[in-house]
Amino acid sequence: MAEAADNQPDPMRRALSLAARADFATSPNPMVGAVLMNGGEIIGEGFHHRAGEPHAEVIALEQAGERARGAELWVTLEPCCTTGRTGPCTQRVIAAGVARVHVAMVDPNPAVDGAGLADLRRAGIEVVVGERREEAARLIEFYSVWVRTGLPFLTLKLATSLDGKVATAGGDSQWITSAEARADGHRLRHTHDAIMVGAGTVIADDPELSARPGVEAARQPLRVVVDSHLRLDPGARMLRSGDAKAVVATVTGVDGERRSRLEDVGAEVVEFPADGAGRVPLRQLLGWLGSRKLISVLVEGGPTLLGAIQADGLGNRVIAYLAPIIIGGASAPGPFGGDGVARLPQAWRWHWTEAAMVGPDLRLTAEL
Ligand code: AOF
Ligand code: ZN
Repeated sequence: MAEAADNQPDPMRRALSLAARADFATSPNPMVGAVLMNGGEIIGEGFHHRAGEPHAEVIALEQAGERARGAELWVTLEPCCTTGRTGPCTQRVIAAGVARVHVAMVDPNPAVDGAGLADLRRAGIEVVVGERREEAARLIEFYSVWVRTGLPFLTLKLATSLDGKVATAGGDSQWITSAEARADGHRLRHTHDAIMVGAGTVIADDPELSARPGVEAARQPLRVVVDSHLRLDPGARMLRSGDAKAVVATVTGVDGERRSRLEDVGAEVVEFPADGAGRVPLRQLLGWLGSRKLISVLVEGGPTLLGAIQADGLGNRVIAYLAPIIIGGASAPGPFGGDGVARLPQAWRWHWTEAAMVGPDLRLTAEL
């Protein structure tokens, strides 16, 4: 039997690194890995590759065949007991005659949430829960937020000078952070299902918002532009370049002709009833994205969108790149527009979870 002594295998660790190989392609499913052992030997292992394809433990069981009888299974997430795109894993585990199951964490999906473990126990299988739970939870944090709330996990990306500016007083903003930091920020796009920006940013910078190179169209992050007044130019690069699809979120009753011009270049225009300030209601937009099974969204500015996000208190993580330059100037803007808070007790409070150097810049991560 495999215990995690010094020179012994650590099957849960192996299951976690297998799970990570899916590289976020499982969305809206979680990344899951499984290792099946018998007599101190790995007899099957695998990971969930993408939604609709077999679950991790099924892959491991199929490799093992008859040798799964009496074996021990390590899986990074509680086996499912529901029928979705694929059948319940618990029944496969039970039918295979597995003797003991180690599960890093319970499935936060309300349709599972411990019921899979109960099924296994009822069948006489010994179940051990919690080994490397934190690592397992980190691996599926996007999925956990989405499956519990219906809203995608929201990451806010900022890039500022050390004095907290995103442009000079005259509006010069390219570039504040280093090429290394920008490349690092670019890689964040690969892990998220959608990239969101405000229309002002598209109009000012005309970014390409290019996404995953060498990935088929279906797996490119969706580009979402929040454009309450439908100011977007149909010639914008982000509407024209790459395979990724674009959604323009606006308010009901916008100009029909502008709408069709955007649709003519392939954008999907979605209207939401305006909020009190005449803007796209962000929570509703996120709910809509969640219902389209997008489990993570990376917000890349600008100040108007971020100001609205602050006002609504939306966001799960901030990733801030800080360049060691001072721009100065009382009127040089920071990343969050809008009115901000009047008094400090109302400030939006986060805590730091990570600090790293990226080239000459700092990357600071904060979570709620
Ligand atoms: C597992 N092993 O590898 C994964 C699980 O539509 P389906 O059939 O793919 O089911 C999706 C649900 O299955 C998902 O919401 C989550 O509860 C669970 N994911 N479970 O036992 C796996 N990926
Ligand atoms: Zn399953």
